[in-house]
Amino acid sequence: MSDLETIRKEATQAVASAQDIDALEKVRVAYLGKTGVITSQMKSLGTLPPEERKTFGASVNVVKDEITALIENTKQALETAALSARLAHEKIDITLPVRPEQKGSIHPITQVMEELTAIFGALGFTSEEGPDIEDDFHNFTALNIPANHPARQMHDTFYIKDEKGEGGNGNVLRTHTSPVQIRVMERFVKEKQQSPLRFIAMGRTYRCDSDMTHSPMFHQIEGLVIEEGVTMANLKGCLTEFVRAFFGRDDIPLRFRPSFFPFTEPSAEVDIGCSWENGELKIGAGKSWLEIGGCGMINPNVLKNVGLDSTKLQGFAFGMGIERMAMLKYGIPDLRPMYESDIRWLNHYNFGALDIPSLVKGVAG
Ligand code: 2NL
Repeated sequence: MSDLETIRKEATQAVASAQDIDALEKVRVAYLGKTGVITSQMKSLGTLPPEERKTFGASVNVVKDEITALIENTKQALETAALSARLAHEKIDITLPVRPEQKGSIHPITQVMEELTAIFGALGFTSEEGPDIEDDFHNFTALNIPANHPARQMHDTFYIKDEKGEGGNGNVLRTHTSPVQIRVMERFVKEKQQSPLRFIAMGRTYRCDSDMTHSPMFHQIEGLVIEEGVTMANLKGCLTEFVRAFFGRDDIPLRFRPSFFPFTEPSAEVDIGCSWENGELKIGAGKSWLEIGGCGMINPNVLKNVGLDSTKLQGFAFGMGIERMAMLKYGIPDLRPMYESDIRWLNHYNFGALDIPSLVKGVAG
């Protein structure tokens, strides 16, 4: 048997015994690589006498082409086999049921805040925000609540400690949203803006108080208007319009009860008419009253504290608890589940992301 025939047989056997792509590649290198068996046969051509060169060269080429083709075919077969093995091993059962999906919904507090934004927006109010951590001036002093004033104790303030856990620099978690309004009035003065100033401030507020009906974190909305010639009558009209749009009915009477806040003078508490039918609360003209918030004409001291001329400008302000408004409107009996993140409670109210408040229709131009 010629050398070439031996090489051909051996190569064929080597290819046949290659179990995977790596082994096959080793065979390829051994025969067809730079120093491979076939390659050295080609190189030896130069040492042959010219008359033998042509026939031997042709024979080497035949064997080379045969082995090349054999390796290529085997390679494809091995790849196909490897892929089939993988597919068989990695197959997934698409008939398995999917994991149960938990669908969230809009929180009633968020829903009510969107409604408040829409209604007061229609009444000409913009919406402002401010920091949750406030300094003593913006949370108290500017609001006509000086140091040692009893109103400070009434606020059950959370004081922020310094890094050493000591006294701190007097910063507090805001006890109401009024400091936002102080900041907006300061900006109004600094930027020499023209009245009217008409906006709401909504957000989280904090008081060190926790029981069945109080959470240490809760939400407030406050509104403030500074406009030449506004009076208590405008305040009453504004809140009446708001209440009727919010609850979606126009037979709701409002009652303004004289009260006291350091930042307003005169001050009033706001009640809305209601009745109790078989133990169920119904908003609207009836025998009873429900308090929903407080209001008043801005105390001239507050205007002075932010640098406004209290002899020329006046305005009104009001405040309400957002949780309370949500509970009254949507019949939520208990405050506490509001903060428990229980998706079953959330889905019970089932507010969709696109539940655009429709009550705005009721608001006059
Ligand atoms: C309530 C009562 C009220 C205000 C908030 C206010 C803010 C500034 C100046 C004057 Cl900057 N007043 N806000 C006025 C009266 C009542 O809230 O019962 N809130 C839940």
